[in-house]
Amino acid sequence: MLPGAALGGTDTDRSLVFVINTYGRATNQTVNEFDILIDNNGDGVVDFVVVGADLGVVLTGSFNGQMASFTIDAATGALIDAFFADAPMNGSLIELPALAAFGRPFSFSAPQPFRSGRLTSPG
Ligand SMILES: [Ca+2]
Repeated sequence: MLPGAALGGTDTDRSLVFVINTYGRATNQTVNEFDILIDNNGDGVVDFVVVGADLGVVLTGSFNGQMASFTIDAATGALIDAFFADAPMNGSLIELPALAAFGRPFSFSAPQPFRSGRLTSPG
């Protein structure tokens, strides 16, 4: 976690980078889409989705081979933020930046105790 300014956010925000390891190389990771579902209030309902996808497909409908990170409000579908993402050619890592406040005033509380159990689909 970095200061919000690292990604162009405010000093009160925090910059996050979600790292995905596919454990297998891809010539270009933009042929896939990577979705990180975020429940930021712990109610079991997804609030935001950080999406790793081809920048060109999202903006123009045509692949350009450049990975980007899009933060989307799950309730409205609104695009909140977008960043260039790092996904080296012939690699297995994708780094998706996002601001922790997700367009809202940032607040931070102590981490909740780890809850064991099976992960379930949010939908
Ligand atoms: Ca939620």
